Amino acid sequence: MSEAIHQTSKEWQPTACILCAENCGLEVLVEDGHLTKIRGNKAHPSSKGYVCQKAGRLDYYQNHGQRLTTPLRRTADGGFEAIDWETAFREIAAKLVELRDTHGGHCLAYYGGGGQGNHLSGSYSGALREAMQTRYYYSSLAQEKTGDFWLNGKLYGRQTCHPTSDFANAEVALFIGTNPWQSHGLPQARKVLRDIAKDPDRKLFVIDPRRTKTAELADIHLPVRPGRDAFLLSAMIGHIIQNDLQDSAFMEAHADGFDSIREAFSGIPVQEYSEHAGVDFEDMKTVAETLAKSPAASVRNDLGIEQSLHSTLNSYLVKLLYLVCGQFNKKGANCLHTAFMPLIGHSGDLGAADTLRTKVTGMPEISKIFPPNILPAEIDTVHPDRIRGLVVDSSNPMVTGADHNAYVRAFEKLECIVVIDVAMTETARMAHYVLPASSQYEKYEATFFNFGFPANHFHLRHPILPKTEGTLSEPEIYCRLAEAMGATPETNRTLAAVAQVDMLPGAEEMSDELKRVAGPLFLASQRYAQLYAEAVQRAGISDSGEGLGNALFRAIIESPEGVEISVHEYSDSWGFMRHKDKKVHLVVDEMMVELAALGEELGEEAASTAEFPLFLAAGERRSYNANTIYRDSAWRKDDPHGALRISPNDAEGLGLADGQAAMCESISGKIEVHVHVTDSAQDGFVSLPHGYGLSYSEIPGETGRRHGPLINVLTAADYCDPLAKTPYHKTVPVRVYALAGAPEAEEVAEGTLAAK
Ligand SMILES: Nc1nc2c(c(=O)[nH]1)N[C@H]1C(S)=C(S)[C@@H](COP(=O)(O)OP(=O)(O)OC[C@H]3O[C@@H](n4cnc5c(=O)[nH]c(N)nc54)[C@H](O)[C@@H]3O)O[C@H]1N2
Ligand SMILES: Nc1nc2c(c(=O)[nH]1)N[C@H]1C(S)=C(S)[C@@H](COP(=O)(O)OP(=O)(O)OC[C@H]3O[C@@H](n4cnc5c(=O)[nH]c(N)nc54)[C@H](O)[C@@H]3O)O[C@H]1N2
Ligand code: SF4
Ligand SMILES: [Mo]
Repeated sequence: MSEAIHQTSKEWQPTACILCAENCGLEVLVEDGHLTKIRGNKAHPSSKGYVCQKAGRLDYYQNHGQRLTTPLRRTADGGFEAIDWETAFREIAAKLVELRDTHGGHCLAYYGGGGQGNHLSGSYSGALREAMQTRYYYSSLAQEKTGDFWLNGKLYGRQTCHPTSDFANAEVALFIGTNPWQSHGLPQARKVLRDIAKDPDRKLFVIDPRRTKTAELADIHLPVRPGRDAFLLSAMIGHIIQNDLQDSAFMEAHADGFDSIREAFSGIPVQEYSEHAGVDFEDMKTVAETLAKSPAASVRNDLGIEQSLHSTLNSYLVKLLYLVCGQFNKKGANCLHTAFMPLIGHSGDLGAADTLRTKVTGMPEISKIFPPNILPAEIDTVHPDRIRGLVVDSSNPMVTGADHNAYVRAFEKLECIVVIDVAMTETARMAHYVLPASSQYEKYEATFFNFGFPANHFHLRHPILPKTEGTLSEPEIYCRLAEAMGATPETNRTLAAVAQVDMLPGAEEMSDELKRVAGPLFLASQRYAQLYAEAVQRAGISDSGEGLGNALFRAIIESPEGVEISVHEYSDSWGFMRHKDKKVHLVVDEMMVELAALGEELGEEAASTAEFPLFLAAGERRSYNANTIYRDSAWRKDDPHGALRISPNDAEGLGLADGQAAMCESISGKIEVHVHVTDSAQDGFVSLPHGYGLSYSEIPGETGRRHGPLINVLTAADYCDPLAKTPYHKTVPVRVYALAGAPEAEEVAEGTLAAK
């Protein structure tokens, strides 16, 4: 396992794309430190050679003017000066220890834990979080999926029970509030969608207010009115139950509480709800009935219902929908799966005495993480237990958190912010210390987004380029920072795991760099092999007993293209249920209350008002956005402005023409946008892309110009799900007006960052 990593190599190097949760396997040629040729890797266990158009541009991630190459310290005049690593570790450690010892560990918080391609840092940050004595872990996942995780805990027994979908084998595929043609969310998404669309025996259904590319492929597109999915989904379940179309044998064998569900849904005014949701009644019935009668149907939802009105209730209704149809834990349906490195934990009941809560807003943890929506309020207050120090890793909340200006105000109040990133980001510009990480092509990395079932895989990527001078990998950064705070292997569990590396099988052949990341992988291999021995053996990993864990570990570290780690039987997924009776517990009290209250909204106009008459989906996935991972906007081949999509009727009514500049204004702020008139947009519903609004300059140290809309100027922290605090980004009430003749613009809210 020698490590000859060169700036230039004539060999194709196996690695992965880091732009979305699929992490498709790649092969790359490197020349002079550039990723010059990129293609899909057929040897990758899940992507099998598939890539989308975004991966080919990855050199824009590896090489650009804003890569960080030295630790930085804020200066009195608001600029930055370079410092060496020793100084950085010493000063940061002293500051964190001082805050911890003066106010208690709860005045410190951690934000991040990995973007779309880097999760090893999440494990190693444990060393620092333990030294900080904080359990306040803020994560982007808690602005999308925690409502869903909480429901998994109720229905399946633990918040770590996670169902995946089996579209490759599904006869019916239903996508709700997601556009996998662009966002993926399943392996080889476009291929799978095309396969289903062109097979007359299979059906593709889409629920989305916009006629997306996925919706265009669909047999039936239900163009729901934004924010009204709870009505549509209730109507679908109501129609199924009122016509006795549920899978009664499944209910009898695998579920608890169906009588209460029947009672709750037998009174739903199906036609009225369906019409309120804005969809054709006959189409709604066809979709519901097809789902109920199909031998194999999979359902997938994403941000369109999670970041929309009734977020957690929507997720509950989606689960009930496939459960009453018996589309669970069988071939072609939604199935629980295994996790090699679990992404989240399990937290107790929201109201339980031993559930950790935040000190200022009292938010209980869900799945051991906290929502970005409450963070500014936890900082920007005179409360004695407020957050005073923050470490941010591989996240850019200044751009991606709800209410940008609240974030600016809050971060300005922090006594210590440390940002660990590969690039000078908007968040890094707010920091007291910025620590430069080696890129994901310069170090060992992995993601924990392995949701495959029945086959699952893991991909430990090897470095394909030498480290950029001045950078370190996160495992090293976290261990050294924890040590500088006085932690030792005797007092710190992560440091203890790292110290044991000499006991790893084959340790003598490993480089120091590999040894550093191997500890957690070794422990995970042992655990996984013990839990799922037969499935691991079925994946071709041969040994038994303790040897199987060692063999799995060796397979992982010796497969730089990724490796299949388990092949299960479909029936095994019942074994992943965590309720003692192995049944789905259908009734979730909090949701039954919200469901019962839904009818009160009937007849109400949408939450948008005369003042803000349109609903904005703030954060659409398009061909050329990828969260905030690419900083240089030159990577984009189209949509340079990140245009506002608006229907022809709305545009005409507002006197807006295609290509025109306009103002988009919400209760929180306003931003300038470019109008794109398209009949794919529903009347009353406009959208802006996610991941724009980054400032970029070719010249290191300069901020440069902002490209495209900084959408989170328009969003608000308290416009969110009451339970999980997931923001309603897809249904932001706004008004849009032509710039010429516009009301006199006051201070344009997005000016704040430029002043930095
Ligand atoms: N190209 C690209 N792909 C990505 C990303 C990226 O930045 N760029 N980001 C990745 C990440 S982090 C995530 S979480 C996923 C998200 O993936 P998705 O959730 O699929 O992406 P979005 O485009 O945000 O939202 C999906 C759809 O929700 C619809 N929608 C809006 N409002 C409503 C509503 O009220 N009801 C319903 N039913 N639908 C509604 C929108 O019209 C949109 O088509 O994408 C991942 N993939
Ligand atoms: N209005 C609105 N807001 C949204 C959304 C929306 O749809 N609408 N979507 C939300 C969703 S679903 C998500 S997931 C979030 C995403 O938002 P964030 O969690 O902020 O994540 P990214 O934008 O992916 O930022 C990744 C950061 O990691 C850095 N990075 C890349 N590689 C490395 C590495 O190897 N090491 C380190 N240390 N850093 C690295 C990148 O430079 C970048 O700064 O945005 C959310 N915000
Ligand atoms: S962005 Fe495209 S190529 Fe990259 S991981 Fe996602 S689907 Fe694969
Ligand atoms: Mo996300």
